[in-house]
Amino acid sequence: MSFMYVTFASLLVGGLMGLLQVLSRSGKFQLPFGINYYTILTVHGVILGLVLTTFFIIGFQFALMGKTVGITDKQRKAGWLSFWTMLIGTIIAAVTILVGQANVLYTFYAPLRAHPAFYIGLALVIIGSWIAVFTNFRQLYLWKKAHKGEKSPLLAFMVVINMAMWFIASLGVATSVLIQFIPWSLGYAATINVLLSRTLFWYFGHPLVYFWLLPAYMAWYAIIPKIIGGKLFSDSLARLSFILLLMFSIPVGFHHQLTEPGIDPTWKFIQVVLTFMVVIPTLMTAFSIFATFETTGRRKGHKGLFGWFKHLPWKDVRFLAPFIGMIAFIPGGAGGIVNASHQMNTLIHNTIWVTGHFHLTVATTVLLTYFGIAYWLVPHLTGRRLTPKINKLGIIQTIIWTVGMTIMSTAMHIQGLLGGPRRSNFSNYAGGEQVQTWISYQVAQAVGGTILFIGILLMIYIFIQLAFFAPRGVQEFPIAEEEVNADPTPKILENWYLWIGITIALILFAYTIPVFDIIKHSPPGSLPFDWPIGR
Ligand code: HAS
Repeated sequence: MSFMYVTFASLLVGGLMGLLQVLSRSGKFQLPFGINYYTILTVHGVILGLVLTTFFIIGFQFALMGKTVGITDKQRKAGWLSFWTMLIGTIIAAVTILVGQANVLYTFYAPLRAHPAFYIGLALVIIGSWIAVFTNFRQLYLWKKAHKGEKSPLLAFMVVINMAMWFIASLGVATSVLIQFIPWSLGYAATINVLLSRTLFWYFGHPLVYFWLLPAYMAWYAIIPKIIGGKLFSDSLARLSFILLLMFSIPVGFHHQLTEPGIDPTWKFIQVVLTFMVVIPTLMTAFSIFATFETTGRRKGHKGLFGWFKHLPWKDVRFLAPFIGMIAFIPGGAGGIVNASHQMNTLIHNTIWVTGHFHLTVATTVLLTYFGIAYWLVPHLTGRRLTPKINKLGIIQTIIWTVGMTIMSTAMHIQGLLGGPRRSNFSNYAGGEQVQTWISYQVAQAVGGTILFIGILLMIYIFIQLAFFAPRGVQEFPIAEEEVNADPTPKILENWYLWIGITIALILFAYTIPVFDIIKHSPPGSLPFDWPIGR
């Protein structure tokens, strides 16, 4: 529950910064008190993209592990240690940004430089998350020891995959923070290897988006079927898609660097091919979920081609919010395929199209699913109930979010295609003709963003109700069972050595030579290889 408090406090603070941004970008509003646009943009990205997500995910995953494989007192203490380490790190980083000493955006790669406290804060957040990683690993390990030969519970398996991915990926950013940013920001070197810092960031940055997505998939695979009164379509298919996501989500960071010089195009091509492999487990997920919907509807006797669809529980917010998230992933994912296609990437890179893409994926698909989880998880933890009245408010919240995000992200996509830059405050760019075509879309973004902020206020109200005021009672923790006639899950799917081994092999294949090249061409005097040369 403590992780949830930080999640929803972050939603409020980060959302307010989002509102200020769209208003400021519309050109109709000046930021008050001389606040720097990049300060609010950094707070927005760090608090929503890094803090809200990480706290929600780790809290939710502890709940899943506790429910499926159990948690000992020692592991609970480790959970607290993880929480406090992450919280202290977050506070240090947040204060540094708020006092204007870290206007480096949530991607924080060089050449932007922040105060050392920012990087130290981030390092603590990563260390805190690693405590959770190893606690979750141990939870599954102890369960397996006590249940020799048995298949591990699906949700625990999924949590461990997500944490394995997070750990392997965050080694990249941790390396960059420790050997490049902290010494550089402390003044131990005159310069830094910019390309290396960007490469290490994106080695982490792409799996980061799947770290956000996989908890949503956990809910889609193993929780939503229970909510709709059905069963999990296939345990094996669910495990296989998580394994494929583990293997293919890390060696793909170059698709964020397609326009960057200094990386051989062959390696960009290879990583783009690997990027397209990630689409496969996502399509498997879509197939499996809709198979569950159809099987459940038909079992309940709903006839006709789409009778099963009509009778899904549309009035249950625990289902509706994640469902809208799934639908948003169709244009969101299609946009991702555009981004990853080298030629089309040259058109949209660094335009506000990209911002539109990730507001559909993370801020709709992922976030609406997190909200869908919170509607039952928060009352479950606080010993309260999701009442019909709060459920109705949740449905209104989902509709507000859908309307606001449709307006805002459509306007962002179109403005991006017209060349509108991302990460830039309102400007007439010295009267450029094309700039005139952007203005109406910026106003539309302000309208959509304002509606979204109303949605945030309503969500905070709902959270407070569920945490403190809803009537006492028992709220179900929904976990679906597998179909009775399902084939047994092949043992090989739990062969951790094999899957982690292939993941490491793919990473070494995709990154060794290009990183070696980047280091070989390091600018003289740059970190980390000419260290320390003194101030
Ligand atoms: Fe992305 C940039 C490529 C998925 C987040 N992405 C970003 C950034 C973020 C982000 C935050 O290749 C900005 C980073 C920055 O600040 O610079 N992305 C992809 C690809 C996918 C993808 C190929 N992204 C995501 C997800 C995110 C996310 C998920 C967050 C959670 N992205 C890129 C690229 C860039 C990028 C480039 C860099 C651009 C640049 O130049 O800067 C894929 O994973 C997408 C696969 C998904 C699908 C959709 C499948 C559809 C489903 C719905 C099922 C429902 C059905 C029902 C079928 C192919 C699952 C139908 C039923 C009815 C009734 C209609």
